[in-house]
Amino acid sequence: MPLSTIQTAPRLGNQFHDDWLLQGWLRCRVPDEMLQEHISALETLGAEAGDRLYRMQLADRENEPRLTQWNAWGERIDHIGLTSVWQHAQQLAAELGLIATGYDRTLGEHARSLQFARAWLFIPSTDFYGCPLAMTDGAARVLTNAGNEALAQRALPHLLSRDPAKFWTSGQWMTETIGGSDVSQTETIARQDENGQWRLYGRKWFTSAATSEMALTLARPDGQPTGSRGLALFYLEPRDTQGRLQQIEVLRLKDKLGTRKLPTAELWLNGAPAEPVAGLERGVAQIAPMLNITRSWNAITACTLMRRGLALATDYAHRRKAFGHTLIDLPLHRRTLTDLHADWAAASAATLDMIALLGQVEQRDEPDQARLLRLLTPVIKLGSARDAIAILSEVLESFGGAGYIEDTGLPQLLRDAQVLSIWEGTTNILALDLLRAMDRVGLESWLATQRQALDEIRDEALIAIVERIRPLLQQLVNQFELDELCKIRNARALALNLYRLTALTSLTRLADQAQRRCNGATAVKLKAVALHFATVRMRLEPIERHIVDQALF
Ligand code: UCC
Repeated sequence: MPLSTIQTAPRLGNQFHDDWLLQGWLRCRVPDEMLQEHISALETLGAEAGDRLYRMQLADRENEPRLTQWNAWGERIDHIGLTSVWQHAQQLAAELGLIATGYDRTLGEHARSLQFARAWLFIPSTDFYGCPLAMTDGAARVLTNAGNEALAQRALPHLLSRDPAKFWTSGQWMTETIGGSDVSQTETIARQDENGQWRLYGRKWFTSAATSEMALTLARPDGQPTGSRGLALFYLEPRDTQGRLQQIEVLRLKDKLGTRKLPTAELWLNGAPAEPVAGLERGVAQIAPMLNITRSWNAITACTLMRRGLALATDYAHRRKAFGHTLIDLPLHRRTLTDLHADWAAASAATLDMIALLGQVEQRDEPDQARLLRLLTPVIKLGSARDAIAILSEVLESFGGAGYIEDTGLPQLLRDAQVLSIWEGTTNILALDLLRAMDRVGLESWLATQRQALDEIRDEALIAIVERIRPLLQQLVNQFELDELCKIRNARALALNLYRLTALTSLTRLADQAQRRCNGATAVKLKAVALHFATVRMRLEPIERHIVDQALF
């Protein structure tokens, strides 16, 4: 019997050429000459991402990392076998300089922008290999700043290497059974043995990428007080020169909803040798720079997963026919895709601007910018994560039933995105982090930056948006005027409002600059999403001023 209809699978083109937002942003933020030197690498990676890597991902869809705890002769080996995409990604990450580029001093304040442009194309193509890279980047930042010369000399040449044979990734072992949020309760103990070697004892409940060559972790040295001040930050290399784990057992790999290619493990530390990174206290404060870097990667990952979903949904909308039309010509479907693109563009403009700011802060000693970055990092992490989950859910729906079928590869996008609002700080933890940061840095730098960005807008249609935004900025500042309890109860709403306004300004500014600096198609698309976001999608969360839920719990 002849088949009636066969649906055409969505296809990906060159993921750099097709990405008008990334291209527009790079042209507006990175000097032409410098960008020119990186374009061909981005084009090559874009071509790989849309073709070979995508095919590899689909072919590897059912593979997962495997833990083999014992060899045939009864020896404990705890070997973790990686999927083929991951094995390839390990090599590619080094060759592309995905960490090294961010620390390349010749690129000045643009090092981070050029690093994350590569990461932008790499992350959605490598089944969450971005996770170990995020932690590696965070570890490189901590070791660059910590003032421990011996450790820096030992690890940095590996973390920053472009040679796959030399390149190391780093773990970030923080979460224990008491939870991933209240890290100050860490139960792992550090003790010196008779030779003065520090050794760690405890259970790390959730360690992503347990195959890394080094890790940074928290432990409480014997005799130190409770709370985060009594914790120390430790460096360790899990394996000896023969590749055997050093007093560490891999208890199991975690059975997760998504990110299943990522070997997240539960570890038992039974005297693992380790070294303090910088003294025996203030461990949480010492690991905080790592958290801020991994949160930046989290936000970039959110944007790139959204972009992957939208690329597939848009391509499909141009192929699939229903009700006598291709989907893209059905007005409601078209509007839905426009909404999703506008939300993604706003999230992406804000996230990429945060990355540019990170590059500036790392290069220049400007306290105002550092304060702004401290404020924006949790906010953009939490907002982009929530957008990713919402958008990828809509992406699946835009495929109809096909979006719910595993071997299309689509459901994995949503399952993977769900982690983004959980790890590296849940929405609530980050909203509270914003309040803590506010106490120290205030909103002045943010307000000044937003106003300056809006003052620079020249395009007439975009100026109309600016008139809408201006009063909202002060309105948001006023929203923070609450008593302590109300402020805590409203922390999510305040953080989301700060996120959306920051995103609106970033997108409007980018769209305006693109009118002068980018080619016609890029400029037109950026302006379209900026207008749509401002007029249709922008919304502020209401603030609860009177508590009325006393009877509920
Ligand atoms: O490990 C994990 C798995 C890795 C997965 C990697 C994925 C990468 C994704 C990339 C995408 C592909 S997940 C575990 C993640 N865990 C977290 O993110 C922790 C979440 N909890 C928090 O963030 C909490 O707010 C804590 C742990 C920071 C709260 O700790 P404390 O000790 O109660 O909080 P304090 O007292 O506020 O902070 C202690 C010190 C203070 O400095 P001092 O001592 O000078 O007063 C804070 O100012 O740390 C400082 N501090 C910070 N500084 C705290 N947070 C920050 C920050 N974000 N930036 C700068």
